[in-house]
Amino acid sequence: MSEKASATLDNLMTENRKFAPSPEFAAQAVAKADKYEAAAADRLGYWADQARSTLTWDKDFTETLDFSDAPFAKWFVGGELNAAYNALDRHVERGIGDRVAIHFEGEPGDQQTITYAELTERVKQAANAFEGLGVKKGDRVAVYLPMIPEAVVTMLACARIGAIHSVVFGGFSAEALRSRIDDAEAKLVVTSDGTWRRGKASSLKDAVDASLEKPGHTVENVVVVQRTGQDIVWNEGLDRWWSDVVDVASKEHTAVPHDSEHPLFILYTSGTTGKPKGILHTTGGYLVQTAVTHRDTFDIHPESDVYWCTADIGWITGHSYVTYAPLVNGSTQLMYEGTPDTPGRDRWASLVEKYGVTVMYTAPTAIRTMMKWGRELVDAHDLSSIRVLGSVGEPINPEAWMWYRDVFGSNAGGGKRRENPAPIVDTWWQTETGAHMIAPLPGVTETKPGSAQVPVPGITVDVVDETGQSVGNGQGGLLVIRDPWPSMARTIWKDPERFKDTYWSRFDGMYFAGDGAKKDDDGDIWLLGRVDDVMNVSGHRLSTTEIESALVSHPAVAEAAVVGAADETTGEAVVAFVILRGEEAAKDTIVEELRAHVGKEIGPIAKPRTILVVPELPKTRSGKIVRRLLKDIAEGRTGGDASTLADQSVMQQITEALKK
Ligand code: 6R9
Repeated sequence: MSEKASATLDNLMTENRKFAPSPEFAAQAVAKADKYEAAAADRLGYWADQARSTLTWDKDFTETLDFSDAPFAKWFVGGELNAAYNALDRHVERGIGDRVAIHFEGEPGDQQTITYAELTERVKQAANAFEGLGVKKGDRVAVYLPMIPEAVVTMLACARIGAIHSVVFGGFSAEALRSRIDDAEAKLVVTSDGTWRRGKASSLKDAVDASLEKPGHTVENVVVVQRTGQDIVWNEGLDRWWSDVVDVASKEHTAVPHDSEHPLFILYTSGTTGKPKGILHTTGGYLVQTAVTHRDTFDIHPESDVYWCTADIGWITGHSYVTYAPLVNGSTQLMYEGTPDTPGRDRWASLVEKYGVTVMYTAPTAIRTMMKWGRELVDAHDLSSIRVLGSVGEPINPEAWMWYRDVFGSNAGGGKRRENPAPIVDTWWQTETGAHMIAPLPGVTETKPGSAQVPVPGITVDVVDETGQSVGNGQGGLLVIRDPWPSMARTIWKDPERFKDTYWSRFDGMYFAGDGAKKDDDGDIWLLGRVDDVMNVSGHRLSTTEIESALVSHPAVAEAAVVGAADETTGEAVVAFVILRGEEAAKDTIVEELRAHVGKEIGPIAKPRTILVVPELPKTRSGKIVRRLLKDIAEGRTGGDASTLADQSVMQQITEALKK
């Protein structure tokens, strides 16, 4: 285990608070303890039941799991269904078309209330429009949109016609967008002129233009949603306004069934090498597990809950728990475009109050930011509607967990506190797992601050040592998943070998997640962060190698090493060590220039918090950078074991240089 992981482990060993669900909550909960029993008694039978009771299949499946070509799984084999039909039409057909699907609030305060009937119509129009532009089943569509309803409409329209969407987070640069367009060979790009951020119109279309400037791409059309009305460059022959193609399209469109294993989407995520991995998810299994976990982990009562997941659709959380699961479950959700501090730092609390949000799902980094801003801002609002609080993206420290419970979960309105605070569910999962894997059931599990605790029913998770042996209670090791699960990634787009190598080669027959974990004395699981070169900054996955390559692509950089250093607010922060060369090295603006360069190459989220100019990097005899020692410096420690270094004086040289 890494030094960081073992320090965290010692720290967490002292955490022993437990909070049982109130009898009232337990009594009304949708998922009871018998779910664990049913799943344990017959795992595949359990998933088959969930699949049939949760989704509408055009053709029933004949086999629950085919893992004969492991690790490439097929779930609900022979079954046929349409994801958009499951998220939309069927709700209208069963008479709840008037239920609100999405309450949208833009950053400037504009609102839309979209019912299931209306959302279904919009998706049908988009499906007709995309087909009219030549998009066919199996084609790839790149989506570069902000958090506006058109993002959900676009994803579902693709699913409806069987086109594979590849959503690229709006914070990624033109270069990052282009490499994803190229890898997926996207035929269509859907974007907007811009989005509202901190009161200003921030551009998106510009990045699409820049990404398509170099010839040789596969894009035939760019559909542009008008969101801000800002000036944009118009490329005749390529660009079309959403209002000219979608809003005028027919509202009739029949959803054809697709095979259970038909690809639903590609989502790129950072790995340990420079090249992002195109994680591929397919239809049946993904929808089953996302919908079941959404309902059970958040105790969703679709007729009465107002659910709010703050994640952007550019990440897996936005895919699974904004676009797909809430709609498949027929629930009502809030979608918010902007930042949490506009116009004031109480925007989120005011949204909860305004829409009567009952279930909120967010990331520890957001909670810690609000802690820093002060609880008074939240206390000034009536949050008595909240019933369940979710956390995702990174380990949640017990202090933030308690604050979340106290400030968001105990607010009874009018300055009063609640006797029974809302349960907190910490959900561990990944882009690759598609849906929750480790999470409490809020009506069953006695929750512990800082722990995701137990696998969800039907999932088998373990913590093993370096040799793959299960560790005992009270011990730490590596997190693995023992059995295939419905929403597992099926492969890496165009790179099945990398899929095998990355996840299935470390241990025989087990999925290696890349996270450190420990089992406590009760056997509950505590996540300890990544064990590889992947950093987690504000819940976003970033690769050290990817940022290093961006840095060395600048002419002034001879060598670069990047580490994630502990940061109070963002969990980890990017710290880069660079060796400079050439004339530019002498410029006093070089550090700012390098930060901007990383922003341009990858996106603003990847900009290093700190760039330290050093004369040398600590390396082993075989030339491997010893990041552990750099991490010590970045986190203010000294005296780490430098005995494996080829040149023993390097650390001394670095410390001297940084003193200047
Ligand atoms: C859903 C998502 C996955 C990585 C994962 C782990 C970290 C996510 C966590 C958590 C501790 C939790 N992670 N949830 N760590 N507790 N509840 O975030 O997917 O962007 O692919 O990141 O995030 O390190 O391996 P993704």
